[in-house]
Amino acid sequence: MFDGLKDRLNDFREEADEAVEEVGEDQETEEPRERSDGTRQEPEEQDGDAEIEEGDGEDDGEGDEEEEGGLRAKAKTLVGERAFIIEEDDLEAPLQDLEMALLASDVEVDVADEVVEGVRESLVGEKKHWRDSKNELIDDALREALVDVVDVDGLDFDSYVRDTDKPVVVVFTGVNGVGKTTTIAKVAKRLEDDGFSSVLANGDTYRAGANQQLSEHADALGKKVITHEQGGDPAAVIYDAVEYAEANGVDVVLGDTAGRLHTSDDLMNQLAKIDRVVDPDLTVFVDESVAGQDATNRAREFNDAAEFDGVVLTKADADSAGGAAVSVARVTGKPIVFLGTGQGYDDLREFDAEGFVDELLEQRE
Ligand SMILES: Nc1nc2c(ncn2[C@@H]2O[C@H](COP(=O)(O)OP(=O)(O)O)[C@@H](O)[C@H]2O)c(=O)[nH]1
Ligand SMILES: [Mg+2]
Repeated sequence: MFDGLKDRLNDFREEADEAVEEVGEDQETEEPRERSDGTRQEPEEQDGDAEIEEGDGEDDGEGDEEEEGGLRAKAKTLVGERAFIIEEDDLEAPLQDLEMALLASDVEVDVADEVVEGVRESLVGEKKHWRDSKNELIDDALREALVDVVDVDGLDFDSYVRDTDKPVVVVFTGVNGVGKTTTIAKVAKRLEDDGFSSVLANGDTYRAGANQQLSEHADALGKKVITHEQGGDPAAVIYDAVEYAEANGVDVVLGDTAGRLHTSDDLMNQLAKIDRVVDPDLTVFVDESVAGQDATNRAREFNDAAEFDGVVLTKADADSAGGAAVSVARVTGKPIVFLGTGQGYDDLREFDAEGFVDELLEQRE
């Protein structure tokens, strides 16, 4: 999963690592002091300015250039007993390559910019970092910049279901073939594992075979499914499922929808009608991770047309690039809730932004 992105990020880490110059042993640096309770006290808490000035003084000529417009902005970084100098010029090539790597991984262009600027800001400038190693310094900068774009506050599906009056009505939207129906089956399984009952509603009244597909999943999982004739009204199907859930004490209604919506007006009209008729608690947008930039663009369009609460990215198991997973939350302002990681009912992973970023950066030994 996301191996191409992992490799590209790794290339940047190695390149940046080489670009960061280690200052010689005779360079005067200050070690973190030990407090009496054993915790590390970072010197800049006390007298940071003095050290920066001291550092600048040792490096001939740099002060003038900085005063001339900051073209060679510089950070002195003290790491344990060693100091590292990061010149903006030195970082320029690695940062450009990082931008290219992110774009090649299908990261949305503004999101790629933001990640690159985040890394630049962390590493370059009049600020000191205390780290054990160069690697750690660069990794922390990259990790922070990625988490900043991926981690979006919002829906926590499990606690939402737990804490909301039953039945909880969840409607799944997204274009045809991305994995909505499969995701609904997986979510039904997950809910059951957590002790919640569910009923499935086939609001995909457009496609021939949709009733049968959802019914097969329902049979396999021992779930009730509500269907209408092909061509019927999706809102009416989901309404019937809500009535069924209310009458039978079912915790969650999982409503499927058709993906064949040609314009955002169609989408608005259908979702507006579902809103009017059943007033769902949650709308979840489903798209496939492998669609990369297309998935991100569709997410933006859907969210503009009819705001959703969270995103499921399916087929992450088949996605090397990872750009949709990096971009979609930032672009829509809605968190990724789950990743689909295969075709089995258990192949649904709760998405955790920090865990995801850690995994991306895991390869370095
Ligand atoms: N590898 C993989 N395939 C998936 C995943 N989710 C769905 N699929 C497959 O994608 C295809 C389309 O799924 P479906 O649920 O019918 O999409 P829908 O048209 O959006 O309802 C099916 O063959 C699914 O088995 C996933 O997470 N990983
Ligand atoms: Mg379907």
